[in-house]
Amino acid sequence: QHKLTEIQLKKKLFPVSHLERSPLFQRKGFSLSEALKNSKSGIIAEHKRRSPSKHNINQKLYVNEVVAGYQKASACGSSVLTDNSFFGGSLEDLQLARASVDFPLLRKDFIIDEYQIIEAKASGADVILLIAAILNAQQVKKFSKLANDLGMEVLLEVHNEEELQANFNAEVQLIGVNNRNLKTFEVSTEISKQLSTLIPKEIVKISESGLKSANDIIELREFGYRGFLIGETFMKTENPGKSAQQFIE
Ligand code: IGP
Repeated sequence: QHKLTEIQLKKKLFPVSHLERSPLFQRKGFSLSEALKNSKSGIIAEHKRRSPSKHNINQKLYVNEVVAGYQKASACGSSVLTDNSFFGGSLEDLQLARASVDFPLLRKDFIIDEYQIIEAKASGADVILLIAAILNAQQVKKFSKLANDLGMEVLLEVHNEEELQANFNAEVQLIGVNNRNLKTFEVSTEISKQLSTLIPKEIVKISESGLKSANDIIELREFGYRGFLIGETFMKTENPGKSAQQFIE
């Protein structure tokens, strides 16, 4: 069972000085917010093998094939799960993805420590996810500043009004409304619609999870959303890139 209270920092595998010397650490990142502003599709396509609510989404494809397919389909960027215990991902997945595409990559994980932000940069991420439900406002601020200092953007994930009001700060470039309640797994795009008016206009709004059809996107666009984070709908097919392509067309 997926319990947010059990999230712990995994081992700090390498000294920070080592991560800082990695070639990826020096690279200039891509801007996801700019990519979304300039995109017609707004699709951020995710690599996800399994999840707490679904044990086998797609375990057999290599991450490099999947994300290359997404780029070919003209997605704006990809999200790569690096959490191992709940999602079966790893930092190596992110590194392999980085070597295969040249568009924005999001490290999708439960970030609770600055060390993970340095790891993200050293593994080729352009954006980190900060989940309001597992952080306090001080952490969100400190983590956002570090990410920005390292040349990465921040996607702040919220699921209700309190999380949004408490954690919003100037160092957040993107706000994601998760249609899936992380505690109950219930999914509904109503939450994206409800919160849309409360998000400042200059921030790029992303609707996350449970999106299944072009119709979902058309509807959410009316509420000001520019980005759409989609995992399962693509990953459960044999050719996620092709599915993304059909979706975008
Ligand atoms: C993708 P879906 O329903 O299209 O596979 O959802 C993405 O939004 C979801 O994986 C996600 C997630 C998260 C995973 C959103 N926020 C936080 C782990 C942690």
